[in-house]
Amino acid sequence: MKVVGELFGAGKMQLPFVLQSAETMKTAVRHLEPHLARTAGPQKGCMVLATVKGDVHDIGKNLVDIILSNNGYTVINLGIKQPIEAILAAAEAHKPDVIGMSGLLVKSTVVMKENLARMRELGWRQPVICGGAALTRGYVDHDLQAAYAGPQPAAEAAAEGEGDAHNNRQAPDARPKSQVFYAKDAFEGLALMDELCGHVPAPERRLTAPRRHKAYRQTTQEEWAAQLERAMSTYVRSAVPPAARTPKPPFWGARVVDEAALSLGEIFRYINKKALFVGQWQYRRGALSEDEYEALLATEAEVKFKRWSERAIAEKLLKPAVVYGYYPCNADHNQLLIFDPIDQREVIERITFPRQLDKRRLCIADYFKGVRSGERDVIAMTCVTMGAVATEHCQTMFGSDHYDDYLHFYGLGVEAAEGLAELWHKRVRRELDIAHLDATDIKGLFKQQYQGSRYSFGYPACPRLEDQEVLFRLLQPERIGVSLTEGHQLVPEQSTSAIIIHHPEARYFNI
Ligand code: B12
Repeated sequence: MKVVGELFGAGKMQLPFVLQSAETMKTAVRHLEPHLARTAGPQKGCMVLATVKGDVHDIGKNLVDIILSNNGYTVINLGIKQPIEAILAAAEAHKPDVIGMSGLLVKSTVVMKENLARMRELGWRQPVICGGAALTRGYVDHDLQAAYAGPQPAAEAAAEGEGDAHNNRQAPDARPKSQVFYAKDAFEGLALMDELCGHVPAPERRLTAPRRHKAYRQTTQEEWAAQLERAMSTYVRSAVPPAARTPKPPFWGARVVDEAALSLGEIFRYINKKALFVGQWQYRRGALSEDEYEALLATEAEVKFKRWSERAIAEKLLKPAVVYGYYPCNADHNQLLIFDPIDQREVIERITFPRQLDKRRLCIADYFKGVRSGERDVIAMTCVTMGAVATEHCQTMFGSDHYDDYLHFYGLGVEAAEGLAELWHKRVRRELDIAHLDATDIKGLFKQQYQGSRYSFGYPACPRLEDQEVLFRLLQPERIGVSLTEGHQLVPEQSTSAIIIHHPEARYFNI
């Protein structure tokens, strides 16, 4: 596993092969264990690992578990949605060398900060490693570090500024310092564990050595919240003109799509293979030439895609479902007023969209007719899922140490959810009679080659995840088995929601 890890690190081995090796090793150990004498030798090291409170994201943390445990570390994997009390209770019981926290959403990065502040209050000093999609190294090295250890003392900061390369992670009084580290992936987590558990001689420690930090420019959570507030209350109309034509939807209000209308085969055609092969399955070019990489994708990734698609259909491993709807609406400054779909006069919901504070001053509300225009506009909303069965099968595969299957099936499931959202967006364009500009090949659709745009709450143009609540009140996705957590995540994990805007100028942008 060490050699395999090194090959992966050097870009000479792909993640699926690493997982296959891990699986082989687990199986071998299972066979050998009864024949081996049990000795109470020293442990290599231990991590208590959890996805933080309010967050249901499982795979990031599970990949860390697989990589660490197959490299000799003990991992106490507590699961998802773990409050700090549960994490600390496990830490009391298992006395780990390191605590690991994982999360998918921006909200989870705030929870991590609260957790660390609580640990500081209680006098914990264990090193902590944090990872997840919404984290950045700057945020961990500064905000999270300050929450756990307090602001850096001036003398220490000055010493770091001088570039002290030899750190043995011991404070002058030899007590371990409360430190937080960022791991961009499971392998960086492994390298950190090796350093933190003393398997790398002090002068060779790279990741835990004090680093000379560039001036820190990342916006803090508090500044970001204040800025978002300003972006929501600032009104300077952008130059977006009114749409020439307002489409007429085939019905008003929400509908659950009949199961029989959804074919997995068709959904799979709408999967963005780049996102699947590179993002999820992590087939990376690394040291390969372009031709070699293409060959790898053809002989490995494409073959897996075919096999898993067929298996998912034959064994009914995924259960797609859609609820979507059309609502009369109008813009009022930065707000979108949503009217009762039947009588169309009463405002039943309001969404305030933030406006760019610079650049083109874009705001999603500008894509709709104004409330004083005398004409109602239309917004579509969708919520799609691959069903609870998808999550259940993932858990079974991980639980029975079928890591390679787990990675591939999980990736297929989440990207199929995104594929279904893409497919249904196309359906909505057809129903609104604006599909004539659609790219003729599906790849073009992934580059927004069509009229209008599909935005998901939580993404840069409409970053407020709280607005999922409005979508839930309107569509009631519970009817297709999708619920909203207190952290505004969708359960099952393999689900996604969106608003669809028909305006020809609607494109992705950043607040
Ligand atoms: C694929 C994807 C999806 C898929 C799958 C989601 C899922 N549950 O995985 C689908 C299409 C379903 C989806 C939906 C949504 N998504 Co999305 N999605 C992504 C994307 C592109 C990749 C995430 C991913 O699967 N990564 C692969 C896994 C394996 O990586 P990982 O979890 O990060 O773990 C690795 C490392 O981070 C690290 N690590 C993680 N934890 C730990 C812990 C320790 C101790 C260590 C050592 C290491 C470590 O090691 C892991 C393995 O190497 C990210 C953006 C991005 N580039 O990251 C956005 C992103 C996560 N999504 C986002 C959003 C907003 C959503 C939705 C809310 C949109 C919506 N309104 O529907 C939904 C929510 C889904 C839900 N169930 O609630 C935002 C979240 C930001 C926020 N506002 O909070 C992101 C960050 C995009 C963005 N830039 O805005 N999404």
